[in-house]
Amino acid sequence: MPAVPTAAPEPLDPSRAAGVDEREPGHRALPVHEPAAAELARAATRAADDLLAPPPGGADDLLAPPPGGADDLPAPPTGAADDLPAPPVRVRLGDVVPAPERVTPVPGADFVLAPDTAILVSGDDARAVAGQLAALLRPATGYPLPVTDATRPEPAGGITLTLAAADHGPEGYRLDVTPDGVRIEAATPAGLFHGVQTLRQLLPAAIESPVPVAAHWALPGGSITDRPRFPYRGVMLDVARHFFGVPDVLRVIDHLARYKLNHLHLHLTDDQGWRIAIDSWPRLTEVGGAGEVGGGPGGHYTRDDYRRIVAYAAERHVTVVPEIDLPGHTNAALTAYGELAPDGTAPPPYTGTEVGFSYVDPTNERTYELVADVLGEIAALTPGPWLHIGGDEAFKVRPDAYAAFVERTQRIVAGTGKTVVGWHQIAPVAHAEGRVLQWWGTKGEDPVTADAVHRGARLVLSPGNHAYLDMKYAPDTPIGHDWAGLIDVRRAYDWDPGTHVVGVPADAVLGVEAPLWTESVTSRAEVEFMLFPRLPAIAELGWSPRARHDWAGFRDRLASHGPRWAAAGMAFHRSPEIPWPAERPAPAARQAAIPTQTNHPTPTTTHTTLPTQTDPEDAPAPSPSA
Ligand code: TNX
Repeated sequence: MPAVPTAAPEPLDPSRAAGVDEREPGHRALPVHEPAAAELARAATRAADDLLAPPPGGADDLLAPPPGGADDLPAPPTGAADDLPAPPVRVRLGDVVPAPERVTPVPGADFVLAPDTAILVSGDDARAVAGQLAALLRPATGYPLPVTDATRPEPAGGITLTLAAADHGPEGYRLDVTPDGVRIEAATPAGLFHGVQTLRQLLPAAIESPVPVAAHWALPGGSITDRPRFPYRGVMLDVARHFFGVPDVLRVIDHLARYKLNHLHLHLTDDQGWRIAIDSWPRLTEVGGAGEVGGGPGGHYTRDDYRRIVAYAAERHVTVVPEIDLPGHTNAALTAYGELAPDGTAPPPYTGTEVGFSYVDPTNERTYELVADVLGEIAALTPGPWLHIGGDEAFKVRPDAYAAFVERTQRIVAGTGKTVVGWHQIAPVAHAEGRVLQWWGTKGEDPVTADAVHRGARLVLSPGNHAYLDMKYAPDTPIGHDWAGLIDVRRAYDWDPGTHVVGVPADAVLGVEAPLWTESVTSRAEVEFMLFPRLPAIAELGWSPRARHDWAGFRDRLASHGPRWAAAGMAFHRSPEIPWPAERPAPAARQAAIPTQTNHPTPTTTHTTLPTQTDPEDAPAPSPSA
């Protein structure tokens, strides 16, 4: 592929940047790097090797899928569950991440999933969640798990999902495990869905296997009642610096769902690329979408791609928050429509990693036509309530012009019927009804933001030095930045969103979000490596009550998730802070994990396509009778 020349931005005026940029002195643009995919693939393979014992035939066998593919794997057991080998690691009822509000174990009251277990629903709206539960459990168990109506109040031997008027809140649930069955009750499908994610974590790690394995599918007995601390729990994916296709985004949505996160913020535009098709301004993607950091081909979402993403997210109770970054971070837009540049001339495409040099002309009326058209089209495609307008690092726009631009843009958003979100740089401007500031500071003292909160704004917290998942874990992390410091798992976990910003009360905090900027992140494996294990840490801060935050407990609960990620074929950082289990899964589970473990990215290309990059929706349907 032809390399796109890297345009040199004008250097920033440091005295100006100092007052606005939160970054610590010494921050520099990342050098355009060689892909770290190879290194990550090796790390992931090592992690898998450590977590999964070598088979009797020697380590080489780990790398080869079974001769006939998955079909050659052992058929699931058909006999009584009691005949199965004992599980290598016993899941405890309290091992869930994020930690549930209340857990009451009942020793000896385990429920064991059997070949004839059925999923019973009461309430039509529960049926979709029941189908999702069946789809999660069928591949590894190989059981048919039919979904049927619960005609009896307490059917024996089944998993019952019930929508009830009980007070679980809009996302809470109650889960009861007894030897006779499992019951999840919630007031909403979202609550049931979160309960299903808990149920999933209570089964042995081998439940994540994409192919049938023999295991003792026991769930520990007892009860859990649970509900989130904050209504907004999110992850941001920057698809502008490097473009990630629809299947990658759907897979990230699956990761959010596992950990009860309910917002996916897509950073859709930046200097290096415009990633969402706009009918009324087609050159935004035709010209502005054709590049990325390092000179790769870039790409964009068609309107149908975007619809597919929001629909897939909605099925998983995840709201998409689209961001169009304005007035800065707009070089890609200006390559397409040079008339909006302050000097009226289109700049060259940009493939570097500097920030703060570009902006649309805030004194040009045509700029507001673009803003209204773009935000109008995106609002019409987006079912969720939010439109994120960026607002960060517009270093070259004078403060009065910046304020006028943001205020006018806030009004345009209100006109679309959506609620405006912006990076906290928009704090000083006039309040707009319901507006939300996304705070990415690194020092909890921020009087300008606290003042905006007193004028009515709410905050989503993404502290740069705790929640920025593009920061390195450690000095030797192969990809990532360090301008906000190193963020190991403990640092991601050890802060309290309720008290983090001085003068901002907990009830003004809408929630938390972990942004993943992708200047150095080029592949799905690299995305997963940066997300795991820090994403579950942020998820716990967003979901679990303050009283349940406890690093030692979190670390221990999280440890049992390593084998789950390995079985699901996910890359992750095998952080030395986490006591990953030494026990080995049962032999069949090991074998089942092999096909995905061989599918980590190959080392040689900048934009690695994983052989496993199947769309989660296109994945072959599990065959219940396999
Ligand atoms: C700051 S945080 C940015 C992004 C960069 C990121 C890298 C924010 C609103 N802007 O443009 O990608 O740092 O860590």
